[in-house]
Amino acid sequence: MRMEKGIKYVALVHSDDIDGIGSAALLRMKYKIPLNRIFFATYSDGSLDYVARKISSIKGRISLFVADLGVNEPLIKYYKQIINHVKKNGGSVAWLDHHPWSDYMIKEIATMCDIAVVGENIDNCGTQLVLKATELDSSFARKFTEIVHLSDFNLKTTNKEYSRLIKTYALSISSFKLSKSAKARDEKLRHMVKVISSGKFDDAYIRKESDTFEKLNDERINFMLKHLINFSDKMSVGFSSKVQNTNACDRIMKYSKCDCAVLINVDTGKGSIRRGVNAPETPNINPLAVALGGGGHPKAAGFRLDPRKYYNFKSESSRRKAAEYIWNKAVELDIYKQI
Ligand SMILES: [Mn+2]
Repeated sequence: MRMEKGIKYVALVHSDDIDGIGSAALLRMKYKIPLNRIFFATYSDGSLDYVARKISSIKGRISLFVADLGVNEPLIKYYKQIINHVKKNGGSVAWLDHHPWSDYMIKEIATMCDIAVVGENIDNCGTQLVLKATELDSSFARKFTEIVHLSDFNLKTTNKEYSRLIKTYALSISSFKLSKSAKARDEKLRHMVKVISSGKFDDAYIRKESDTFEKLNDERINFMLKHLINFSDKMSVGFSSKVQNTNACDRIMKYSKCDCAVLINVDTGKGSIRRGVNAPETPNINPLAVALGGGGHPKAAGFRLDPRKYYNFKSESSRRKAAEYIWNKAVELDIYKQI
């Protein structure tokens, strides 16, 4: 897609990982998008309400790119508000996503877009779809996209530099998410977009944020590991907060020697499920996440529990109750039999 004059380019991407940030960086690289026209959202923190108001206040013709974001029912009205605003002023919307989309979401949202490459894609993450759409062909853009692919699909690599960057991105973004306000977080995420779009993988600021967070992350994870709730060798559930989810789940699997880890954030009730990448006998955990009201991928998915139902996970018995609820759903679905 070529750059046109007289159009305001706008990007809306997933806030939580390097796939969203990377998508924004490549879009900025191609279309010179100013940082204040790059927006971040996720599925459940109310951020889209704010973003919808911001984008709706931009005047003139807009070319909007939405990348690495799926849609769920409560968000439909915000996305419709955004798309209607863009279309009303003669603009266009391109949606590039690789998460599963229901027929209903395709009918409600994808059909409103000028271009929609959406729905479960097991080969391409958001940044890869953006690389193709922008036709950027620098060696930096290709190398960076390869790193994001490895990170987003949780694949192992023997390249030391790639491993370091994957870790640095995950830890610094997790740390940025803990900022005092959404505005402060966005400023840091925009810095990351700026650095990458300038052709650098990272900088001293991003590395320092990652290093500082890593120490705290390790301490919290080590504490969590001592209090895991295990269901034979099939599933292990940990409770913590302010940790990097994938990292914490990997440590749970290593420590408990089981190939399905669940991490519950005791502050928010958000749950992350991961399955072992090197254990092909493990089941697809997406149906479990869906049954728990969430969604995601076969190897990485999420959901949310209402903390009030579990006394904010404060007591050992309330944590066990939450863990058993998840395990019972897995048993009910017979997920270990769908191999
Ligand atoms: Mn992604």
